Amino acid sequence: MKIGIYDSGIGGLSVLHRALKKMPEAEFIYYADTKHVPYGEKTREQIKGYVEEVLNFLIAKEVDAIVIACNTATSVATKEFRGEFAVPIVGMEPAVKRALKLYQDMQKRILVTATPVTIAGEKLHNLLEKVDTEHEVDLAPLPKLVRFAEAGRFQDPEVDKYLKNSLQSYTLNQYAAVVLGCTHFNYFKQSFRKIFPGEIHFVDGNEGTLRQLKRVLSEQTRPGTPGKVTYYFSGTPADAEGMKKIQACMTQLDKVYEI
Ligand code: DGN
Repeated sequence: MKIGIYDSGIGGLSVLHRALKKMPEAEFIYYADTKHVPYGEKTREQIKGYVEEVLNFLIAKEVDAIVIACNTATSVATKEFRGEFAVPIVGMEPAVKRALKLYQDMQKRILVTATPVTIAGEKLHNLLEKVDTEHEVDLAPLPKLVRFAEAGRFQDPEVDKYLKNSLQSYTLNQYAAVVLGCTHFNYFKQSFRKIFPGEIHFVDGNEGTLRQLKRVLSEQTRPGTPGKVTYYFSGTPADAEGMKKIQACMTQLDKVYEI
């Protein structure tokens, strides 16, 4: 089977990283829309246009399913496009449900971090209304982390400083867990850890998305080459420079998924 995984940039590599472990039988096409990253700084209409273009590209590559490995794009566009295409489309969702399930009885709160578009989006607020009945969840938009990630600045004093400043109005020792509601944020677990006093747990939506992907895949998928990944940057095959960047991301993901 062939799966398309798509993000505005390198964030979705964290989903691919998990998928390569959980679905070793699958072949993947990874699409980074590097021409338009970061989506968090674009209008909703622009994002919808990008999503449509990429979905059409991946369908033409004969994928059996597509993962929109971007919370921002999912928040804006998935509902509209689901059912419009010949293959199943799975999106991301900040893993609030999972965080509450795992850490609710610790008598502490949950902090959801994401891009401003995801934090302000109706999709997240509808979810919170359903699952956060005790009002235990706080929201923190972190607009600059996507740019830090795209620049490969995963462990950088500037990131530590940025997080510290952005979260200074939050009482950090009241949180049991941080929801990483943007796939780019996975790269920064070391920096988040430095900011929170005491033990902090991280919850991302990657495993949930992959579970959903397995659910929607039909039995009749075409055979692919297991473990093969082909990378595209806004429709152009990745060159040697791009592959080096991807390798650096995968190395960082190996580290942060051990944390
Ligand atoms: N990785 C995207 C997300 O999960 O929201 C970030 C989108 C962007 O480009 N801002």
